[in-house]
Amino acid sequence: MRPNIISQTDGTMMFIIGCSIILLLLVTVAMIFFCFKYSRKKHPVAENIHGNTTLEVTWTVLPTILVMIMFFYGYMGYKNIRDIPGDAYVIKVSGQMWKWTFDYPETKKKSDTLFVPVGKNIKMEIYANDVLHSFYIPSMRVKEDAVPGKTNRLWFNAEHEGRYDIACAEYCGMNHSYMYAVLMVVSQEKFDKWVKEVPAADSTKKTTDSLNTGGVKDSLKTSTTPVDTTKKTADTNKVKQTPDAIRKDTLKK
Ligand SMILES: [Cu+2]
Repeated sequence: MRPNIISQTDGTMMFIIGCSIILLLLVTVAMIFFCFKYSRKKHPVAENIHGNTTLEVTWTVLPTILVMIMFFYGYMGYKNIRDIPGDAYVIKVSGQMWKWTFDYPETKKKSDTLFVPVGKNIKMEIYANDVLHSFYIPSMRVKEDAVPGKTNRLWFNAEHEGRYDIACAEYCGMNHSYMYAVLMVVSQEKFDKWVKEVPAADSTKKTTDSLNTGGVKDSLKTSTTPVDTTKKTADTNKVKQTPDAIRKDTLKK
């Protein structure tokens, strides 16, 4: 079984941070030690030091091995992220100023919230309807640009049920910083129920309207439709701070 992107990315990160901390300590300790050992009081006259082959070979070979190990971990992680499992469940995501729309090709369902079953490989096909965006799920350690006219892909496997943030990580205009969506990781049973919940034709129409016109006004209209159940599960504070609410405020001004 292939490693999960989350643990693999975190492992590589911890390895690099660990090496950095050890090196920082070594350099700092050596620096302080030399400050005392070669202080002016003890060594009033400076001495020139000539080559030391053993030392030079050591400080060339050891760091080279170290960075090659870092590269190896990084490359294995990159390969895993790029090599999308063939059995992954496909969900399409479209970025537009300033919201994400998720499209489930198997059931023709559309949603403002990304629902996925726990422990299943999910493949995202990423589109942009207007400008560059970047589809980013920090807790899944995946990020990929959404480019108009191009389909990008990523995959992830959520190991635990819960509610996670999805952000836009590419500056895409005035309300970029409010371009958040919600990832809900639920059990397979709940997911199967949810994905069939809203009549397909109904939900498709609402989102397609907003996709075709693309304007902020239309996306506001869409936001009031009960496309998903997230709003019920989100706490009150979060609901007050939804991008749509902020967008409305901005428009009034
Ligand atoms: Cu964006």
